[in-house]
Amino acid sequence: MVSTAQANQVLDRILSIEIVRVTERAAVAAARLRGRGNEKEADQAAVDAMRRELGKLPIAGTVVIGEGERDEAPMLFIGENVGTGKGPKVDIAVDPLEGTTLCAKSMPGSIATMAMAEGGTLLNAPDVYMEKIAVGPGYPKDLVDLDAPSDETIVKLAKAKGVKTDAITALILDRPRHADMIAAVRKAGAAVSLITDGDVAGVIHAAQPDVTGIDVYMGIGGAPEGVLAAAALSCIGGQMQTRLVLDTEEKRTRAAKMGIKDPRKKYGIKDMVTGECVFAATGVTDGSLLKGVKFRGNMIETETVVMRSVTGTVRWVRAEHRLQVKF
Ligand code: VTB
Repeated sequence: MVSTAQANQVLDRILSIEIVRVTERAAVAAARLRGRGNEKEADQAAVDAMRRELGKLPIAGTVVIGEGERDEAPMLFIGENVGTGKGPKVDIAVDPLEGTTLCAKSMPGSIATMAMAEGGTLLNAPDVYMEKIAVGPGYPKDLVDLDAPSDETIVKLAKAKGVKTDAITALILDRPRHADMIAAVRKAGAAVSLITDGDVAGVIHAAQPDVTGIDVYMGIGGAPEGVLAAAALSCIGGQMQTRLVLDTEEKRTRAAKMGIKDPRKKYGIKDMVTGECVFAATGVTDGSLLKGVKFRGNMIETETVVMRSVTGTVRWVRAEHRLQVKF
């Protein structure tokens, strides 16, 4: 007799391939609208495609990180049930088009991404801002802290890495709200690499410093993107600390409705993703993490990364899709 746990484990292995189809389809749909200057349309195309593919998965899924709260998003809203309903109970986090502006302007770095975790194990975060700091694996526990001044963080990080601060690079979203942080990091001697959007990939970059040259991601971005990035890091390792920016009564009430008791809580990866999960991302436009979708004659090429927390396996899936199959 196969136990439910065993059956779910087998399913989880299969799902880690199935999930690739979901982000692939969303990426292709968005890629058709690259460079058209229409963020909404590109996002909608990705949402539709992702929702269609999710519907085919043998899961009883609940969207916990989605396109918005029920009244503001007709599809993939928080609380929506997805999948065939027959299969393991899972939490779903989606960002069908992360970096809508990048896609609309055909600039590097937009991706289609999602994570799937054991039911009830992903942080239900409202769509607010989130303070984030992330570094790669192998550092002492609690090396980074959101409340430490940024220049001190750089000094601490350099010491732990055994280098001078001028060998450290921090990745930060280029926003006026980060002006002081950027100045402090530079004052400490480190380099700042700026991105205009796309901090899911940004955090993943910080988790692989040897590959990317990025030692730390810091700054304020979206909370949904923060949970997705945490799912990725729960598979590949690294440290991350986050805190929701609940600076109005209205936001605190919304968060409380989602079960957030302490509005100032600092989350580690294990607080945001308490169970096992699978994470996938497919490139829409070319980026340093993933190649974008290529349309070549009657062929479409995609590149996807898929990660599993159970084993920490990271798979790079380059797919060639024939056009006779409807995309
Ligand atoms: C980031 C980034 C996203 O939003 O989370 C950012 O990763 C934060 O919001 O790609 P602001 O644009 O308001 O600063 C995006 O840029 C877009 O969702």
